[in-house]
Amino acid sequence: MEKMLLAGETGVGKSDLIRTLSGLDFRSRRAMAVEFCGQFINTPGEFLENPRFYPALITSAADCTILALVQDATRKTSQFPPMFVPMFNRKVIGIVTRIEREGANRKLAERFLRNAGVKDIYFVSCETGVGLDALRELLHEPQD
Ligand SMILES: Nc1nc2c(ncn2[C@@H]2O[C@H](COP(=O)(O)OP(=O)(O)O)[C@@H](O)[C@H]2O)c(=O)[nH]1
Ligand SMILES: [Mg+2]
Repeated sequence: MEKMLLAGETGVGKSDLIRTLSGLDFRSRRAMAVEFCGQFINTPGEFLENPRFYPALITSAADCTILALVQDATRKTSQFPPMFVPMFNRKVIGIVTRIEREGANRKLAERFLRNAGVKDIYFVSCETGVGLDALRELLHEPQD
C-alpha cells in the first residue's frame, strides 16, 4: 500500500486532505508531532516553516512512498525553498489546495512548486472534491 507524507505550511489543508482521502475522522492535535492515519503521514507545518526541522522532514519521508508538498492556491507566498525536492530520495508530487476559492492563483502556486523542483502537480479542492480522484488513483498505483 502506498504511504503518502504531507508537508506544507500550517493551514494549507493537510489534515483536510487526509480526512477527505482516507474517509477517516482524522483530527490533528496541532502538537509538534508527526501523525499517522491509515496511508497518510501528517507533518507539522513547523517542519517546513523552520529549516532547522528539515532533517526531521527528511527522516519522516523515509517511511513514505510518496511525498506530497501542499501549497494553498490563495497564498501569495510559499515556504518551499528552491530545489527542495532533490533533498528527498522519494517520489515527490505537488498538491495545490483551495482552487475553488475566489482569488485562487493556480499559476503562482504552480510556480512555487516548480521552483522547489516538483514535476507532477495535482490541483484540488477538498471543499468541492474536484481533483481528488486523481490523487485516489495515485494512492492505489504501486510506485517503483
Ligand atoms: N475552501 C477550501 N477550504 C479548505 C480546502 N482545504 C482545506 N480547507 C480549509 O482550510 C482550513 C485549514 O485546513 P487544515 O486541513 O486544518 O490545514 P493543515 O494545517 O495544513 O492541516 C480548514 O478550515 C479547512 O477546512 C479547500 O480545498 N477549499
Ligand atoms: Mg493539520
